[in-house]
Amino acid sequence: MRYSAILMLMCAIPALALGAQPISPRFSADPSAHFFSDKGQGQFYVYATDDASNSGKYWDSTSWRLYTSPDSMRWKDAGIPLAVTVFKWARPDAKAWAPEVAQRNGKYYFYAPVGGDKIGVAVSDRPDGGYRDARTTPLVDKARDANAGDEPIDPAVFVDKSGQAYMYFGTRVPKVVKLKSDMTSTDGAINNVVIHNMPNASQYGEAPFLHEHAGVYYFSFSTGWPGQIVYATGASPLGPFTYRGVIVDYLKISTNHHSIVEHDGKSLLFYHDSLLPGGSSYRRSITTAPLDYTSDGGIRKIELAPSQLGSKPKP
Ligand code: FUB
Repeated sequence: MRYSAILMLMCAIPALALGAQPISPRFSADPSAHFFSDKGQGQFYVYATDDASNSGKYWDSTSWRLYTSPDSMRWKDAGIPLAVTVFKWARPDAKAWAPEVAQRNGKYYFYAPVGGDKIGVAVSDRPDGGYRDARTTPLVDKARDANAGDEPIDPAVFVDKSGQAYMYFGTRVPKVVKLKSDMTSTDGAINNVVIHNMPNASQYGEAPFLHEHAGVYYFSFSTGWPGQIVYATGASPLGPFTYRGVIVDYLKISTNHHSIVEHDGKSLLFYHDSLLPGGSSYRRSITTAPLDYTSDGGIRKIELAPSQLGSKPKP
């Protein structure tokens, strides 16, 4: 094969090849991906729902899982950073769903959806473990807090350039609440996130995520079960946002959940699929793909092999 043909092939491969390789042979999902510099050493950290310890029939694991990498290619299973039992207010068998971690002032804050109706927050001096309950009460509680929504799950935290932190969460109706600078208490009311121009027959489902790129705020989320990962843009972390397009199309599993890391001038998307042998909607695996922007500030849809694609839900 001529060199130019090989080069063309190599250029065509990255999204497909990377997207086809789980970061671990262990079933895991709902990646909360970060690049943290801890004590002078920078690494990628992916906090995950542990599908390997669930029943295989539901997302009923009770601890979270962590993966680390120096370069986003070679990954290490770093074990259990946190288990539900750290929260004494939680039932020990409460399900541990999509986690989030934020770094601030030399500490790490682990936002943990517990049991589907509460979000706890744990704190540690290191990213990979040692987390203790930061409050002794839930940070968000469906039974306690006005406008917490039907299912306060899937927290995602964003800190803007002024240092204001926001937490996004929720199914069916996206929610946002400001966090105080202690990162362990909410500041003001829980509000609904407004998204204009959603295409007909599409909707917000779950898995909200907020990131900023070139001065624009990108609010991305899954449209449901199954769902596409889509995005909307706005001029403020609080919105309103305007729908822009699809990042990841329907997969062959019932959920879609992602996060985006910008590091060293590159953007990386993490999401889950069912690519490992024995994979299913309850046995998911985390994978990654480069994320590209278009000249008008759009995000290019991730190209997946036809064999990876599922179909949209029936109306
Ligand atoms: O892993 C359990 C749930 O599945 C998550 O909370 C959702 O985002 C979906 O991925």
